[in-house]
Amino acid sequence: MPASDDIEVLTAARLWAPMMESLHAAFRVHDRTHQSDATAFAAAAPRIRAIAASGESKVPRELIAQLPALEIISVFGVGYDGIDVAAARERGIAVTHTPNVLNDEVADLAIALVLAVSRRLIEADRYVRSGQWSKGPMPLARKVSGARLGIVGLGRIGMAIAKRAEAFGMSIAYTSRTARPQAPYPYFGSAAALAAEVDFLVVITPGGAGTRKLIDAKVLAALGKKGYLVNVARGSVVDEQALVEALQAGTIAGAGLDVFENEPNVPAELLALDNVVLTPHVGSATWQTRQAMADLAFANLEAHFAGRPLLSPVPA
Ligand code: NAP
Ligand code: 8YV
Repeated sequence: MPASDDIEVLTAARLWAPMMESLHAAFRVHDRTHQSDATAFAAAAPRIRAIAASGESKVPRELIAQLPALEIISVFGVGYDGIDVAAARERGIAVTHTPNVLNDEVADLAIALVLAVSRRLIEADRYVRSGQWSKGPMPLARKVSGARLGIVGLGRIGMAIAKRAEAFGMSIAYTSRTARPQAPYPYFGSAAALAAEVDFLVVITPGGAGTRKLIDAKVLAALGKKGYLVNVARGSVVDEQALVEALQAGTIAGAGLDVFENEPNVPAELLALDNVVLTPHVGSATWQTRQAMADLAFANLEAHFAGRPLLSPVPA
């Protein structure tokens, strides 16, 4: 796409550098000026035609209302729970995201967290580095192969997790609002009912109001003291306080967490626990997948301004 200073784009988050390069090469970019420079933002706002956002970005109704020329919000990520899609739709503003290109990456991380927390990988690394090995062997871990896996949200990424778990000989079951008759796995009508039947509960739903605190104290109690929780969805889906209490009390065995309620802030209680593995929202964070996401997020903007159909609009 030829560079065009005619088209002005606001970024709603600190975006990956190569994505920023593509934007700068094609558009006039206002990098988060709504957060950093009220005067510059007020001057540019009437001309801004696109927002480039990330999966974690907040694009509330109030921001949309300040942008009378806004035509499209392109999300660099599959999750769009921070975008007020209803407010955008009322104005006929398109919203796009990056589904599918990150399925493998997020599923790989989910399995990595299952293995890391159950096989105590991070503790084992610390054990070797701190010289404890010479004093005796590490406590034993929990076997993953052949264990029972529950998936909360059997969508694009959930299915990719299930495929990987099959290779580990795991039995797989799932919950979601609607059963997927074509999926070869047993369906449970609630997260609590599923949790009671599995050893590992992996959460991979969207965030937002519909899933807020879906994993609460009741679900954690059902998972039980030998059960592990892995959350690669959004921090909002898990009641973090209830999780801390369950981990401290040994109501569940452990947790692998890539996402948190108030990122990048992680509760001190979680940092203090040995039976959790923590990663900083890196589900899609490889060079290869971030490039594929950037290409798709940019291609949606390009298609919109060229008058072509969007590649991946968010579902109606
Ligand atoms: P998807 O294909 O839309 O799948 C979402 C699944 O969640 C569907 O099975 C859906 O089924 C289920 N679901 C939705 N609301 C639910 C509810 N209230 N209760 C139970 N199940 C519910 O989405 P995806 O592409 O797999 O992505 C899923 C999410 O992963 C994203 O939205 C994002 O939040 C998160 N994510 C995280 C990272 C990371 O870096 N950690 C990276 C990418 C994505 P029903 O509609 O039938 O309920
Ligand atoms: C990224 C994500 O962290 O796709 C999503 O929904 O949460 C992740 O892939 C994000 O969008 C990039 O900042």
